[in-house]
Amino acid sequence: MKESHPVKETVEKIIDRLTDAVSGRPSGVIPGKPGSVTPSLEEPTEPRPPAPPGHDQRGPDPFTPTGQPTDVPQAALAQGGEYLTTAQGTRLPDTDHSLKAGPRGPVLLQDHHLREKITHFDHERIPERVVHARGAAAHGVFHAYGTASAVTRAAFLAQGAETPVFVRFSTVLGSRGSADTVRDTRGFATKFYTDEGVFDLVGNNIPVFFIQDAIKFPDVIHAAKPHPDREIPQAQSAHDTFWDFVSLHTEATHHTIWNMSDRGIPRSYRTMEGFGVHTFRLVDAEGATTLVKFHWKPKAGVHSLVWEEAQLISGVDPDFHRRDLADAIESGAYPQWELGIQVFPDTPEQTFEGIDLLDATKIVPEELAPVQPVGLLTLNANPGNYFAETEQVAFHTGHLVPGIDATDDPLLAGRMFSYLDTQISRLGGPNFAQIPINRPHAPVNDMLRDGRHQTAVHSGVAPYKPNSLDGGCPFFAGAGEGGYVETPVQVPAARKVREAPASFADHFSQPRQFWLSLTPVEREHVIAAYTFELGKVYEQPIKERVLTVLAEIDPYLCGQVAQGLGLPAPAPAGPLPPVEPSIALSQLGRTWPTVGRVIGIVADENSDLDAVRAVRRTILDGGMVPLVIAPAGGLLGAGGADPVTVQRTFATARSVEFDALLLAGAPAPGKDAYGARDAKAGGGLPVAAGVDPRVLLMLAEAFRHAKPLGGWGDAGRALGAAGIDTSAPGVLVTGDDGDGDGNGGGDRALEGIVRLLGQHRVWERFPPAVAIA
Ligand code: HDE
Repeated sequence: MKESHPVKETVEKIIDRLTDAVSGRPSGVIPGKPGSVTPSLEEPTEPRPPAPPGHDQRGPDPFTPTGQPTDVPQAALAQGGEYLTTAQGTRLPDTDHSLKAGPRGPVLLQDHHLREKITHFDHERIPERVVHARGAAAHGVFHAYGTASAVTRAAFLAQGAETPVFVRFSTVLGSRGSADTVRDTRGFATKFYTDEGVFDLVGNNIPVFFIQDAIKFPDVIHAAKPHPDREIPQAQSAHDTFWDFVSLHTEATHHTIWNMSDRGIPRSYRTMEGFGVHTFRLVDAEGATTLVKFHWKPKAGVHSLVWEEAQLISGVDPDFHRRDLADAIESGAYPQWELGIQVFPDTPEQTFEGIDLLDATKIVPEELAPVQPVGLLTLNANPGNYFAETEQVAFHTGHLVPGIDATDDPLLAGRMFSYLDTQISRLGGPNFAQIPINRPHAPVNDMLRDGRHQTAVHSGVAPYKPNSLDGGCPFFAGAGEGGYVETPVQVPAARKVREAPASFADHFSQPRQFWLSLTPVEREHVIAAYTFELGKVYEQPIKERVLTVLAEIDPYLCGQVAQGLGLPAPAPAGPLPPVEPSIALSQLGRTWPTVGRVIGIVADENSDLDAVRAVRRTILDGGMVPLVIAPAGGLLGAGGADPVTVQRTFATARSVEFDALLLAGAPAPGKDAYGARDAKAGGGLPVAAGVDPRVLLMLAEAFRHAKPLGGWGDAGRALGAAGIDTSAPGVLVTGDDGDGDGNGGGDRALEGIVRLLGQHRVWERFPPAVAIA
């Protein structure tokens, strides 16, 4: 196994960068510097070439529109030259004034620069994706372990193979400008630029889907999208049409309970699993076949937000997930996932342990078929241009390479059609594969010709086969020449019908299995999510109908949601099936690396700044991100030899930005801590406690979101003023340990916090209502 970005190397990179920053370039401490050039105070007047990309950014690899490597550097695809020009390259002296007959007009029609500028602007937008419109992406590399070679001839899965990738994460429901942290399924689409052509693994963070047959896709999406009359609510499933559909169409029950679980509100794209959902067929060098399901396992573990936190973030930082992804990559904390496969024998029935492998509403529990790792994905560069790359990337389930084949899953069949069709209208024609981010890294000779936005300049006169005028080129490639040969699978004799197989009929046992596999606190979240969403539903019959579905999952779940809605809980139609829980479905009970986690350090001029510096250093050494939060921006201890740079202020910070908080004492109210200036400091908060009320709000929120809290010195007083019991689980206040290192109890508080961060949240703080076995 070859890993070119092991965690240690990653951590060292972060430390180097941040150390560099601490010693004189404070802007580097926080990822997010907007450009690669530090601006001057005055508008620059000296001509210079366009700014280069940031150190963390790169564009598509240099390949021609027909998939051949080129020496043309990436920079040559961007605009060049020192002077402003027209689109035809003519230099311009001015772009601030239209051409007019005298300074007071009228404007002249002959002003080509005006018309060209405005016309191009008028056409800057393209149709957003019908689904998955809101996304964020990154470049990376995939290293194959070689373990998959036993079952597939795919070259990019052979031992030691390194393949460039581009990965786009997304929400499903919202429009392009919607918030990241809504309750929704997340897309996890990976483009592998293999030597044998492009392979796209277009998956989700939930292993099952709402529907079993593609023909229902417009129905489920129309139901989940905003109501067609008022166009509300945006990016939400908490509304009548969604629950109307899923309660009538009960094959959606499994996907829906995953959405109502913590999986629907990931903490980060970095902490999500990914799933290919469908069963695929792998083919080895001898032509033997195996059925598989693909899984992405995040190295950072699976973590989620708390629903209230997710809602706050939707307002405070709607870009939370895309910022998190870009920041992590910029600071060298490269996100990593292992690709794994569950392997099943390719039998004529295409079932495994009684589970129909062609039913996309079913999982195969990992206890029955363990996920076997086949390679490592590392995301190591941010795109240089959102539109060119993240918006124009075009995935397709039909982009397959030799060794990977589709199955007869009826959901997959519809996708094989849909993705090509949608790109044509979204990207304006049939030549979208020539857009730089979509170019294969393998020579293309497809005989496809012309069409809008054709950027290749083909030679020859015979784009047809058979031909002799072009010497017979292009030629056929059989399996021996790396050709994609469909597997000659036996299709059983059948009648033409519009119906589902009997094996697709069970809609409830796997949702029940999911429910029973969760820990008590995770189940509390599921109850709360259903209650919240149904509480937003207007029509009582729809709520009652959903309760009849929940009764088929579990009586406690149904009873608790019914109680919240003020409705009677119906009984199930018959006895509930016995199911075996699958521990792998729960997110809790394990510990994970803390690399890339964000720890807020609350301090003011009265804090022991030596301790703040020491704690900050230890956080950096651990590969995490320390952000100092103080009453005002600038520096703490500005007059001293080693001032501390402030990254957030009490006015700008909100608890949701941090995974844990450390208090360097009890900061006094800042100069702007009054309601007229900052509502967060206003009425109801105990200003009299002598602690800044915004800090109290931050502590109270972090506490109820089950985040680790720590502090030293006078921290206990601040926590007390926020109404927090310092002996509560996950609250660690230390005194001065007198060890002479100038750090008081900071070291010990931090150590405890980091230990807790490994499990992400301190759920012991809030015991569930009943102990559920
Ligand atoms: Fe998609 N889906 N989908 N989908 N899907 C699209 O393609 C569609 C399904 C998924 O970041 C569209 O390029 C149909 C399952 C992702 O660019 C469209 C059906 C899974 C992305 C489309 C499904 C997905 C899409 C919209 C039912 C998980 C975003 C724009 C048969 C395994 C890719 C586009 C990106 C995008 C159709 C079901 C994942 C309209 C008809 C199941 C991650 O073609």
